[in-house]
Amino acid sequence: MQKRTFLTALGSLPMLGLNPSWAQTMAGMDHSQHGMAAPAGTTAASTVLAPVSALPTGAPLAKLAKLANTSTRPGVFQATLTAEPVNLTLIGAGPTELWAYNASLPGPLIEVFEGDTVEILFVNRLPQPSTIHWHGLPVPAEQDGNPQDAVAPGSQRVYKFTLPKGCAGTYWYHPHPHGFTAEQVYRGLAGTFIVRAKDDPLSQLPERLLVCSDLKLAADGRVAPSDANDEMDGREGQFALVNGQHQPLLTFAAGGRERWRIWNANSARYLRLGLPGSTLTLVGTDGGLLEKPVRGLTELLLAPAQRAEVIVDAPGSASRVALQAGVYARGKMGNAPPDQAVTLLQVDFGAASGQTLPALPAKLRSIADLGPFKAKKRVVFSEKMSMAAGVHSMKFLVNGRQFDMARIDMTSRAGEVELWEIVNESDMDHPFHIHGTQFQVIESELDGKTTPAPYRAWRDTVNLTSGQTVRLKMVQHFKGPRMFHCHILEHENAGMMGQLQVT
Ligand SMILES: [Cu+2]
Repeated sequence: MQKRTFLTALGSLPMLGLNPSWAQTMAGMDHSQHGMAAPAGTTAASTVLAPVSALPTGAPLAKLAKLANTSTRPGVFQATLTAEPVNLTLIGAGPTELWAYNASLPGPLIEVFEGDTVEILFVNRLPQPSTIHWHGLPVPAEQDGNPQDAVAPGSQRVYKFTLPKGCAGTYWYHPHPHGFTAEQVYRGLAGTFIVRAKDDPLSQLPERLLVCSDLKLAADGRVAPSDANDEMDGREGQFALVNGQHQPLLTFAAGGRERWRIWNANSARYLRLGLPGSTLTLVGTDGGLLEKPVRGLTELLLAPAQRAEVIVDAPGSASRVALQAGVYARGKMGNAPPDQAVTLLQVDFGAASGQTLPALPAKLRSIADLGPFKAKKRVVFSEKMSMAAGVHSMKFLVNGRQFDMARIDMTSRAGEVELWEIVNESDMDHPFHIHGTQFQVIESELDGKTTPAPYRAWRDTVNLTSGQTVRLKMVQHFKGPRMFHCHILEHENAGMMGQLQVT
């Protein structure tokens, strides 16, 4: 191992907040355990899992590792992201092979300004093909990590794009290769990406970055393979992590007000967020700030892949409160155990400062209505029982079909406003996501009742409950193929994905 790599890994380890007796070595070349050539959707018999107590809790919340800019040119962000296996001893019972970007879990934060040009050299040292998808960002199709543009094991490529004015927001990056996305993400490959605006009206507030992911470990320390329930409902590990740590401790700012950016980077876990004793003020969604703050939220649902910016004010007296993900019924099938509320982290609110906090700006920015639409699209999510080869499984479909990389499902014209109607005809919730642009939800419909969107917002992911229809408007600005899919990664892997050709 190169010394530099080792030190990077070492630097990232405290973020795991795990066993102090860890040891770290590069993964060996025996890849038999993760089945390099295994077809997508392969399931294992149920594995004995490590107990939740196996990972210690209560370490101070770690700051995210940042990806250093190696460019000296103004307005250019240049760096290397290397995806490779890292072996850690997390639970003492045996080594855990994670796959990570630059040996960091989560992957290092990329932080740039609107107008910057980003050049990332991606080096693939995984035993599988991979790509980097820039989730939510307005980047050209050929730079967006499409499954067609796979980077083979042992090879590399450069992703290059320039971020336009107005796209400041909370994004992330993760692999998107055909058939391997779910495994690569659950083994640790996902990182954060913040685009900042020079005129951010909330820039004076202290920021807290909270990346929610999960980890499913077998009793012997290995990352557990997905079982039949995981393939059907989406995989949820027994450890709900924040910034790679198990239930860390967040010590709240003395000033009494913080801006939290929260990522749901889980494969399938829904985050019904609540902070007992406090209300949340929503100020931003996937694609950046709202027009004005939405106050008084007692809970906030983040489906997989969604992000939010919230303002948290300290309560009137000192207290320790858990940030929780409450039970959310999303129509799980099979024989998954009943869901329970999960503690994500503990928040330590200090004594009251006695000061009255200043009012938040009444207006954060303007979001123009996209205006009249020129074309319409309809996307129907459905599921179907399958008994193929005598094995009982579930097929997840878009407009009645499974994903085919060689098939274009729809075409759009660059620059034209479209109305998309997304329909969930299945029994389970599915988060809809499309690449390359942000959309505006107009309304949703359930049981014949139509509800307009309560406020205008830029999003790239929207959840659909069973039987629900969501109507949204969007414009694609770049030509080329774009994926749209369910962001429960096991469903995407099972074919709940389609392809839009923008001409
Ligand atoms: Cu789904």
